[in-house]
Parts: sequence; structure tokens; C-alpha cells
Amino acid sequence: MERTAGPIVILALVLGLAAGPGVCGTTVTLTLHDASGAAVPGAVIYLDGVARGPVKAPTRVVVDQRDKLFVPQVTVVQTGTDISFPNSDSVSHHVYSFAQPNAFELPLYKGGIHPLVRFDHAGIVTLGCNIHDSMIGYIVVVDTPHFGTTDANGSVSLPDVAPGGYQVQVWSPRLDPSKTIAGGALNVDTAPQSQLIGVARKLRPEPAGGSSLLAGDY
Ligand SMILES: [Cu+2]
Repeated sequence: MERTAGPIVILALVLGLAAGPGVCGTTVTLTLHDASGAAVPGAVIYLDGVARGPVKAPTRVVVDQRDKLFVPQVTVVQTGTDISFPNSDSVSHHVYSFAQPNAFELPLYKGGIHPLVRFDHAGIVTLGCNIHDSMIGYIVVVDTPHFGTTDANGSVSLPDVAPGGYQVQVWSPRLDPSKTIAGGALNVDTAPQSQLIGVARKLRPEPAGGSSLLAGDY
């Protein structure tokens, strides 16, 4: 029995992956617009009401620093994800966030000398640099595997959503950088579906290249 236990376990794992959420879930496409009817691109959308499960891939994410900007400026990850913060600039940066309980600090550095930072708590993590006040970025940590960022048309497709009732949550620095906004209820059945999500706020102007527009938040 000892000799066959290994291959049997491996086969079971492969079958388990193949028969994962894709078998029972469907794709939900959500399109976001603001109070004036304008599409909201670059917004984070996620679904609450999901039992906490394993972290969805990727479990490691990179937030780069280039031309004194965080790249990307907005990142959304599931709780339990490790993020690296390499500095690709020729000048040093000193990256930090005061957002409790996700606060962290990476003292003055270039390149990738610092270890990964794990984000175990849901919330909005505003990133700054002690040297360059204009550098601002965001990590939205969500306690669900169903999340995405809207495209130029304000749409996002969320695959493998199991049938059931969910609450849609929305976040964008151009709506309200300090909190998520309720986007209404979503009832998912077994067929692919689309739904419009409206938020009762107008989009703020696009901040120009790491603007300090939101600097008061941290
Ligand atoms: Cu800097």
C-alpha cells in the first residue's frame, strides 16, 4: 500500500483542481456607472457573501515603483496574498502605509531588497512614500475570491461564481477613496448573466500622474 499511496494522492489532487469551482459556477458580468450615467473604469468590484476559502491565484502580486509612481496605482487582492514592492527607479523610495491593521513600512531602498508583505486583513491600504509626497497608490484587500477591476467600458467579468445571493461592493479613488460603496444585491443562478450597477456619486476628475488630490487620506 505504501508504494501506491503517493500516485493516488497526486491523482486525487489533479482531479480536485479539474473539478474546482468552474464546474458549478457561472460568469457574471457587471457594468458600473456613476450618478451621471458615465462608465466608471478602473474601479474595484467584488462580491460579499462568500464563505472564506483558499486564496485564489495569483497568491503573489507585484506593486512596482516606476517614474515615482506606484504601478499599478490600484491593486486588488484576496486576503492572505503576498505582495512584493520592488523599486525600479534610480532614486530611493521609502514605502509605507498607516492603514491599520495592514500597516507596514519598507525603509529607504532601491531594487527588491525587502521581503514580501502579506495582507491578511480586508480593507483599503493607502500607499505613500516618505520621500515623494506625490506618490500615492492603493491596495484593496478583499475577503472573497470574486473580485476584479472595471475596463474602459466600466465592465468586469467574474468567473466561477456559484449560484446564490451576493452583495456587490464597489471602490474607486474617483468615487470615494476612503471606503467601499454598496452596489446592491446580486442573485446568481446557473446561467451567465449581466447586471448594471449604479452608484449615487459622480466620478471625480482623473488625478494627474500621482496627484496629491487624495493626500489628506493618510
Ligand atoms: Cu519615493
